[in-house]
Amino acid sequence: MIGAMEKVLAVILGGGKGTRLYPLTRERSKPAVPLGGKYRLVDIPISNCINSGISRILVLTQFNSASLNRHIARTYRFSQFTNGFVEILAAEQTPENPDWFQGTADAVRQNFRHLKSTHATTILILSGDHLYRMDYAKFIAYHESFGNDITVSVTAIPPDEASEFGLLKVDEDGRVIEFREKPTGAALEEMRVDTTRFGLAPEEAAKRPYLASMGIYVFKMDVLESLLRDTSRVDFGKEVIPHALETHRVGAYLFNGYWEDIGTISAFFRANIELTDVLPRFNFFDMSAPIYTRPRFLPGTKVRNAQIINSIINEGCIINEATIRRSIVGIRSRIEGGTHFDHVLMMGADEYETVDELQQNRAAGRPDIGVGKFCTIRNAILDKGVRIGNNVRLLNESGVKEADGPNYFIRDGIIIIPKEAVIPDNTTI
Ligand code: ADQ
Ligand code: ADP
Repeated sequence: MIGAMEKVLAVILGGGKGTRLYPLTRERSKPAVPLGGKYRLVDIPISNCINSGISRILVLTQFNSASLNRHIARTYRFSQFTNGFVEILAAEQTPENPDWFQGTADAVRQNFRHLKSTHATTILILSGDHLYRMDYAKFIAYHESFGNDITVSVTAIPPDEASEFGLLKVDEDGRVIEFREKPTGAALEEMRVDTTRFGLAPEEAAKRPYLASMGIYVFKMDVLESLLRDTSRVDFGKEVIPHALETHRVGAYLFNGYWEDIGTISAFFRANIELTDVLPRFNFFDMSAPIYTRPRFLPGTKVRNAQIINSIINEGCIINEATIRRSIVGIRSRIEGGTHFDHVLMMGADEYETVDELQQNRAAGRPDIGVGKFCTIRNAILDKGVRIGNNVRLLNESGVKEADGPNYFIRDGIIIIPKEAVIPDNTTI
C-alpha cells in the first residue's frame, strides 16, 4: 500500500478566518483546537492519512500558532528511512501577495510551488474540521479506476442540513453533472435525488434525499494546476468544482460511514459530548485505525470519592468528590469537591502548577488552574488552563443564545470560558 500512495500528497485546509469556532480560535489556529480532551482537530485527517498509507502531508493555515507548531513537531516524526513529513504552511504576506488566502482554492494556489516541489501526481484535499474515519486509499483507487480528473467524496444527508453544503447530481456512470454550493429555496429543492441508487434502503433514502460534498477532493496534479491558473476562482465549492464540470471528468465517491463537519461551536460541542455515548458514532477505541496524538507520559488520573456517569476522563487528572455527568475531562484537569458537571467539555491544561505557583495564587487572590469547590457547570466548554474559583455557577439559566462577556462567551446557548480565563469565586453566568 505504501508504494501505491507514494505519489499522493495530502493538503489539509486548516482554516480561514476561524470565526465559526471563535473564541476557541482566538489564540490558536483551528487545527490546534483540542478535541476529546487529549487530541487536536488536525489529528483526525493526519491519522486518516497515516492509516491509509499517505505520509506526505501539508497543513495550510491562515496563521501559525505556537500550539499547532509544537503539536505537529512533537507528534508526527517519521523515520529517517521514509520520505514522510507533516509540514505547516501559514499564509505569507509578500509584496506580490498582500492579502491572506481568499478562500480554499486560493490557499492552495498560493502554496502551489510547495505542492509542485513534492513531484506528487495526485493531490488529496482535506478539511481540518471534520470528525470521521476514512480509508483514503479506497477513495483514490476509485478515482483512478474511473480515470477521473477530480473525484469528490459525497454523503447522503437530510433536508434540514442540505443548505449548508455543496450539493450535487450524478449520472449513471458516477459522473457529477451538477454542483451547487449551499443552495436555498427552489435551487435547493431542485437538487433532490433518489439516493437508493447509491445503495441506501428506501426508508433511509427518503430521510436523506440529498448528496452533499464532504469538501474532500482528489485531483490529478496537472488538472489542479490548470484549474487554479484562473485567479478569479478562489474557492473549491463556489468556483473551481462547478467550473470543472464543463471541462473535466469529475466523479463522485459515496462515503457511507459516520462523518460530521464540526466547524461550528454547536456541532463541535455536540460531537465531543456524544463521544460519551454508550456506542458513540465516532469510535476512538477502534485500534484497526487509531487516532494518533502527542504522547505525554502523564500519570493515571487520581479520583477521590467522585461520581462519574457516562463521561470520559483523560490522563493526568485529579478529581476530588465531584459529580461528573455526560462530560469530557481533558488531560491534567483538576476538579475540586462538591462540584457538579453536566454536559461539560473541559479541555484540561498544558501544565501543572508548582507549590510555589499555588502559593502565589493564594497571595494574589487568584484561583488555581482547574475548577474549585462547590461549582455547578452545565452545557459549557472550559478551554485550556482556565481558573475557576469556588461556588461558581455556569448555567446560563435565562437561556441567552449569544453573548460576549468580559471573561466568557455564549454561542448557541453554550457557555465558553476562553483559554486561561479567570472566573472569580461566587460568579454566576
Ligand atoms: P465549508 O466548510 O463551508 O464548505 P469552507 O469554509 O471553504 O467551506 O471550508 C472548507 C475547509 O477549508 C474548512 O476546514 C476551513 O477551515 C478551511 N478553509 C477555509 N478557508 C481557508 C483558507 N483561506 N485557508 C485555509 N483553509 C481554509 C465546504 C465545501 C462544501 C462542502 C462542505 C462540507 O465548499 O461544498 O459541502 O465543505 O463540509
Ligand atoms: P498538550 O499537552 O495539550 O499537547 P501543548 O503541546 O500545548 O499541550 O503543551 C504541553 C507542554 O508544552 C507543557 O509541558 C507546557 O509546559 C509546554 N508549553 C506550554 N506552552 C508553551 C509555550 N508557549 N512555549 C513552550 N512550551 C510551552
